[in-house]
Amino acid sequence: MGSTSNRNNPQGSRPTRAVALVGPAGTGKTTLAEALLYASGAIPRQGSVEAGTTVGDASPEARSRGGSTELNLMHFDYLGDPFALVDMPGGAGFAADGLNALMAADIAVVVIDPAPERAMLAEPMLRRLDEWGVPHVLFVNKIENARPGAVEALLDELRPMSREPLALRQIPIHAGGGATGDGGEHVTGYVDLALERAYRYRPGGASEKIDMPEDVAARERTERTRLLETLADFDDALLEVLLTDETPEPGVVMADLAEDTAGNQVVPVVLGSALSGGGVRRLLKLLRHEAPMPERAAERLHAEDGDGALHVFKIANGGAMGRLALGRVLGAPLCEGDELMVGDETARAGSIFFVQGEKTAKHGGAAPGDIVAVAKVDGARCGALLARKGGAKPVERTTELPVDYPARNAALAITTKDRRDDVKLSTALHRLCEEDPALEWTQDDASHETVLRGINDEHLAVVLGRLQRRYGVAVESRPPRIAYRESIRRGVTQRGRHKKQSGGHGQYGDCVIEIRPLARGEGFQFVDRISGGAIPKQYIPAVEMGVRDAMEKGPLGFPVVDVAVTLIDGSFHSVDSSELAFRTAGRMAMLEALASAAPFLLEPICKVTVDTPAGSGSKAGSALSSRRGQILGLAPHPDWLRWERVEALLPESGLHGLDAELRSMSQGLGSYRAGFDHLAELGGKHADEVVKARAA
Ligand SMILES: Nc1nc2c(ncn2[C@@H]2O[C@H](COP(=O)(O)OP(=O)(O)O)[C@@H](O)[C@H]2O)c(=O)[nH]1
Ligand SMILES: [Mg+2]
Repeated sequence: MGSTSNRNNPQGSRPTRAVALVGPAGTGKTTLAEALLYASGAIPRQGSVEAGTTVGDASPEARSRGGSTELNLMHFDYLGDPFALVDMPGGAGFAADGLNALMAADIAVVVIDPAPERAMLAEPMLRRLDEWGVPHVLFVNKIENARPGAVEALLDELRPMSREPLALRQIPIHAGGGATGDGGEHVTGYVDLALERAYRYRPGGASEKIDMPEDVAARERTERTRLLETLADFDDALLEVLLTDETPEPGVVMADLAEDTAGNQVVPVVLGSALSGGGVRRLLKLLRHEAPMPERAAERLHAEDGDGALHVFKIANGGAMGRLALGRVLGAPLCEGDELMVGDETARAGSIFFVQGEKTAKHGGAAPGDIVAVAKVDGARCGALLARKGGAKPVERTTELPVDYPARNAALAITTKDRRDDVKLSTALHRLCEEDPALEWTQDDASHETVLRGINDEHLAVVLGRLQRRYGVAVESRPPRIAYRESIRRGVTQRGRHKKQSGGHGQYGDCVIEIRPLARGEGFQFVDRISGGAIPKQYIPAVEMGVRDAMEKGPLGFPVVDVAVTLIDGSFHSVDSSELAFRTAGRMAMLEALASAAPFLLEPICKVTVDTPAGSGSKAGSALSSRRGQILGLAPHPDWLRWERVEALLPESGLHGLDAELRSMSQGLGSYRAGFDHLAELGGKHADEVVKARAA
């Protein structure tokens, strides 16, 4: 910590390019980050996720889970060019942590598994990259395990998921010799289709050039033609060459590849093995030639015209340096002490650090393109774009970016094990929510519960772990209360009289009310029909207050809704009557009235939208039905190929555990969004159980 960095960023070199590693959980992003650091010489040996020795995933939460729970930042130089890596967690509960950083990246590497049946796991990310216009490349990892024919089948699955054409840049060579796979199993090397050269992987080192195996030649020609035709769609001169059956100059092909990748017109697909280093140097070269310069990302963030800005993509509170704003420097250098605009306020940049996993190295300043951690800049929030103070041309926007976080489908009501930790708890929750926008914390006034909402159970489990480890706050947790309500079925007239004669001053209040049910959603009405001064004007609000008191907890134990109350009569005493006495009388009248007005339970019903891979929609529908859901429709997803959407009305109580159930039936992919729709009557044994549980 705090050592000086060995980073060299000599004057005149190209700016740092930011590479985001994205894709489903477990495909090997963190391992690939490690392999890139090793192959570029930034670290002396390659650690492994299993052994807990990688630069990334250094947090106790990530180490103990054996997978990323937050984004990892790293950097390296390759052949004189500086690069910053953002390794994004792929797990559903944690993926949101990297979204703001992804928006600021120059290029994303989508790391995927070679098994065609898992291709759809990558679809949500491919769609997002298209939508945001982030140039990207696909890295088919664990290639040594690819079955013969798997890469072709994988591409057939992937092509319809991508707006831009996929350009397969390499084909695998199998152990038996050929790329066709008859005979061979394990992948031992690849053919580079642009250069028409064959290579054999060498674990831990650069691949070795070999003669083109005879049996890959046919497939090489087919795939190379396909690649060139894809490029020719964007290059008329190349099209001419292909039409006249000439062989294009290698320089032209390479230049087109670089231009089309950087311009997000074509998505290259390369192969490799992060674990053994196969294809990793090839990927480095691709990034060096084809990742666009930071200006493009600055444009995407509307920061291109200013005198410099810092795009903050994460607040980190956990490290030894205290609160740090992690962000990308855009447009102009950033130095310690520079003044930045946080909304309308000015904040001074504190110390500037370069980050390598959990290590930070202090620097005097950062160049455009660099990803850094900046101390101080109080008030800066995740997703904010901070402009240079006093810049002649202010950046276009300084507000947060429109990142669509996944729905928060897990909730826990928490209480401290030791009441003396209550203050510590709210400070800690404030910090945790600040660094994790997918996390939300509310204090429910009605139920007096502190409710924590996160993406899924796994997410909240990690949050509770951090709460305990970092802030020393131990909590107990249980599912939050469901907001049941009650209403009445019939009208009733009821007198409430409060009379007390004890020594000196007595108490006297007396009222008669009529209550009747209102339509669903109309809430509460109070009408005063007193005539002839049966109750003096000044006591009438007190009666209404008493009525409202009684409605906070009705005969079944829940807040009462949709009831009209008319005050029709009463009496008073010139000495003993008081506001308090009338409030008590109002409450007594209302409590008795409600009890004899046939009260019944209302439960919240949510509108639920489930998105799940094709084929699992009907299973999702049965899961919803067995949770008392009413299915409104099951149809193909409106935007995503090979996905289905199920819409249903579901009691809120049916949401408990739904996320886990949907994921378990869909390779972890199915998810839902739910929002309150209406209150509906609940009767029978379900209602009895709810009332009994409330009484207990
Ligand atoms: N066979 C094989 N396993 C790999 C490769 N890359 C990563 N893995 C393993 O895949 C698992 C998940 O890797 P990790 O880097 O944590 O994946 P992430 O979730 O995408 O970051 C670990 O057990 C790795 O050792 C590879 O190229 N080949
Ligand atoms: Mg990871």
